Amino acid sequence: MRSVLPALLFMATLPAFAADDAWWNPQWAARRPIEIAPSGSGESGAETGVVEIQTLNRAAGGGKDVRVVANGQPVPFKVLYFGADGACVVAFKMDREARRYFAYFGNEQAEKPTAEWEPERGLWLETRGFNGGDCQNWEQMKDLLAKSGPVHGADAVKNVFVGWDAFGAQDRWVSVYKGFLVCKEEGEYVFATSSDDASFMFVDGKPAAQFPGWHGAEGHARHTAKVRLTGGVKRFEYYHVNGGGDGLCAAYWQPPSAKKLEPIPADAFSPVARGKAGALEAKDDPAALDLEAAWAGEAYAGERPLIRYRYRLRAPKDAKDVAWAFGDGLKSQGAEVEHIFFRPGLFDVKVSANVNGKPAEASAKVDVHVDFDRRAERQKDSPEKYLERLRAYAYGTLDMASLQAAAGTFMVLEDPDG
Ligand SMILES: [Ca+2]
Repeated sequence: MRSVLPALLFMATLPAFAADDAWWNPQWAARRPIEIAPSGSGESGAETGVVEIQTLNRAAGGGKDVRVVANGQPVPFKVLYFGADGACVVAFKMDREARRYFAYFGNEQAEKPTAEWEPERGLWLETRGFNGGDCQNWEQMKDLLAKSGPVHGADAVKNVFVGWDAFGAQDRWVSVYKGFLVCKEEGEYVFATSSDDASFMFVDGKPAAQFPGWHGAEGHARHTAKVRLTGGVKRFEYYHVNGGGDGLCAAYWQPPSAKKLEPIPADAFSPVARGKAGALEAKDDPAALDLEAAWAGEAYAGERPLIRYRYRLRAPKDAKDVAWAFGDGLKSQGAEVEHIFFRPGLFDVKVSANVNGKPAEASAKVDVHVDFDRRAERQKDSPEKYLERLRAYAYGTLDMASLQAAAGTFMVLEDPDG
């Protein structure tokens, strides 16, 4: 039960909230609200938020027009990653008080902001392609990092403990971790690394543990370093390369009063608030369609992946006659549908609907890929279950690359013994 006093306070603040929701700048055509609450942590560094927003096909090149706005004012932010599919990962500075935040985009004329802001909390990972170089020492590794690219993805992460490229289905990649390690005690810390291939760790700018060269993973206790630290939040950096085959990186520590080495836990890094992007709002178009596409499952015909994606029309709620074209030549109908792809790739999806008696359309790019994020624990679907749905496809309209993949898939599925 709400008492009278908070209700009055709520009413008193209502006009202010309504004003915050006013469109910030008419030159920007689109926005999404960000559902996010400050972490409430008293650690040093500004409250830092992170959110992924899908800009559909509405953002300008590379996300140069993306802005984060609260109280009608842009807030310091950084575009960490802008994908070919229009997905944009943004870190931004938050108030300690709860605020309404919006991510704006859709302004071709906008310039990339000149003011640089970097996250002040958390642990951040960027992975990139490996383009050659050596890693027998830090000098070589620096050159290797300088020529790595392109960026596969970037986001806040829990800790350094992963056996694949978190943002791509790659065998050759570089990992760059930067963040803020909360060292509660003063004294001698032991840091350790295990990796396949090289890794280099720095804490408070000091070399903390390294395992240079091309090699498989070994017990973490072999590659350790002792670092004396005063208590407080310290800068943490960790660089890793996998030149091919299996890859892994793991960072360990033993604080002064701890009995043994352990993987540096997630709560050793200062906290970041993670937000969720709300439905698209278009300035001059209340009937703007918003869509969501997500990996839903995968099966394998031999080595060939069959990748299942789910498509949903998020807004407006009263849209009717929703129809999809998936970009591989195939179509479907319904507000929420699934589609199985014969191959990974960047597909142009189109959705159309009837909104209050008027036709509406939207398009987006969907980066269809196997689920590399959860590679270790992924549950594969049974390919036999896909077969019935695949047989119902209209192959006359399927694109050539998918058709070729389909032929190979059916050869395996319909005659598994070859
Ligand atoms: Ca390797």
